[in-house]
Amino acid sequence: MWFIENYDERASLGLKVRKKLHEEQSPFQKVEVYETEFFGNLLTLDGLVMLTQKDEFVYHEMITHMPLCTLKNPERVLVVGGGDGGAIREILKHPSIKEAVLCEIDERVVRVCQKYFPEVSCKLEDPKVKMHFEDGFKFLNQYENYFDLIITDSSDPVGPGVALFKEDYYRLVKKALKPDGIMVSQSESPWYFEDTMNSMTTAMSSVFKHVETYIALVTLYPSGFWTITAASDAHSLHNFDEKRSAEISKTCKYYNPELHKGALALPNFVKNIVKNK
Ligand code: SPD
Repeated sequence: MWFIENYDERASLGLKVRKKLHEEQSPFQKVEVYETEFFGNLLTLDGLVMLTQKDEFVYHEMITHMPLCTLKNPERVLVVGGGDGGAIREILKHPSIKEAVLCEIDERVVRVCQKYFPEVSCKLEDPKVKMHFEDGFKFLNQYENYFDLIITDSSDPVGPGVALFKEDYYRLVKKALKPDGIMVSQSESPWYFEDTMNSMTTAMSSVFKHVETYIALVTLYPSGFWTITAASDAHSLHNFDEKRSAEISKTCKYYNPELHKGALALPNFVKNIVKNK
């Protein structure tokens, strides 16, 4: 039995699976879990790969530690999406964190991950974590000048996720951030989502002073060449705390200070997409 994710009419990913462990239609999307031969359990939403037990660490370490090691003293972090809890697990490795808020629209994603991905969702019940099951847009509206970091750990820009890739959303994020805060958002693959990457970085640039795209090699996302984009009025990810980064990297399987620098080096064709020269 094979799980197939079709990228478009010309390319797809195939993973050999032992069995399907879970399938349900939540109020928002189809949530499925497979046991694969090589990558451990696999979570898909509406048929698209979100994470596997074997490779999730790459994405979760990169979407959190790059901005957290850049901020001077991060205390309050919001994750929009990210119901699997992987980003929250990484955020709580930083001793300065006082509050980690998760705003996930679909409670079923959290509950399914708690059952099938316990090593990913393991910190969701930590006293520093507050979970809200609601729309990220509505949730953000209540905040002003509050978070040090806002992470958009969304699914792809189809269906309900589309709004999280637009300028209106980035303006709300900016309002909820402290003036020297940072936002990061998963920003898709330059091979398959060139237009999305271009439009979202253009929109971010009209809201924030610094916009920086970096690379995370997530094996099972389309092409394996994945990007994350950070935006801030006060910080560049190039100016990070190497000592803290080295300390955190002792707990990581991917992230380290050398990689922090290297991830910001973009191939020319990607520079042209994000105009990040
Ligand atoms: N093409 C898949 C992009 C998904 C990015 N978010 C995944 C959630 C992992 N926490």
